[in-house]
Amino acid sequence: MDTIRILHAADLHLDTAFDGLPDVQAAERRKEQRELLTAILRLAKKQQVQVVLLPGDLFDGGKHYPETIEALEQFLKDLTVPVFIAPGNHDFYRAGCVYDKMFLPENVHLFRHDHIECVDMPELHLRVWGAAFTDSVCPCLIHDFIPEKQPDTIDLLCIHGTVGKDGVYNPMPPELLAESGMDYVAMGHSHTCGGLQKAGDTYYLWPGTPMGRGFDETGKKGVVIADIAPDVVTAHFAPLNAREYCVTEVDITDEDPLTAVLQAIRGNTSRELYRIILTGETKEPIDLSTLYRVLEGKFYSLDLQNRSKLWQDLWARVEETTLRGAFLRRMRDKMDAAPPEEQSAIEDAARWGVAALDGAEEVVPL
Ligand SMILES: [Mn+2]
Repeated sequence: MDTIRILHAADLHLDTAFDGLPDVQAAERRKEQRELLTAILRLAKKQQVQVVLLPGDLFDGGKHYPETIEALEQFLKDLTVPVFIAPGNHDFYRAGCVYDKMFLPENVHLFRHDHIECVDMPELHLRVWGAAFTDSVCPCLIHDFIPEKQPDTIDLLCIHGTVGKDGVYNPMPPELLAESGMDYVAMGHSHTCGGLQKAGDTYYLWPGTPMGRGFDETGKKGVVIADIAPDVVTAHFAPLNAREYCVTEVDITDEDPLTAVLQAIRGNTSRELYRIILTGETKEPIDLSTLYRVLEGKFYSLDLQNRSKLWQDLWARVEETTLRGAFLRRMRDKMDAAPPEEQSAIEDAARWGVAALDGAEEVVPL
């Protein structure tokens, strides 16, 4: 029996608001989400996939722009092969929802019910099972899902949800995945590709979102091409060329902040969205707005955060007529009397003591 080649993409979150970006860039990023559909289409053609599985969160769920609906309709039609959509928590199916307002081409099957149904395609020796979220939360959908196996038939399940016993997003315990007898379960929900995994003889995978949408979605994003045979599945992650979110910490202790940042971000970063977090200790306060102005042009978007600390002299307030001053004088006398090998421990004790007196969370740096 032949192998079936599929393209598996999820969590596109089309029409995301991109609240963290100025309006013009947010609109540009939504356009890039639509353009991503073209990239996925090109990949599907190049890889000659026979079936496309889209297990949920195709839309982010806020506003739906007409351009996006048009682009998605065109994408689905141009794929020409059978396409399966299993709505998730962000694009759950309900009468009158966005899917009902769309033109769904004949090659597309939309799962509309919160119980599993089957689409039989004997010409491909294939059955595709699936279900929809019909609300923003969904109990486990695969209880008692143990369909009878058919000879020479591959079984795929297209479904949004998580793996495990608990949770409100269709939690699927591995033992139930194993019992289902599916050859491959195409999941969506988690935004980072989980790689190919197995429960019993059932392979499962979630590809993650094909385009990062925030600093909690860093690195390369993409879709999955999988070859599915009754006994073995191979899957490879196909990264798409979307802008990346990057988070970098830069220690500016004893460094000029600009020089330190430029050293840390070498290479062309003009397409990417960066969060740079300054850490360490400085002798002078940092002029963050000037640093931002110098750096912002090097990125598509820059979020510059200062978590560095201003250096403070522990002993500067030793003459104060306060409890802190009295404590520091006692500690300094101890330091003076102590052998050199004990001095750093006493200094540490002084720092912790000052921090405690100030109700601070961290000790004063040296
Ligand atoms: Mn989801």
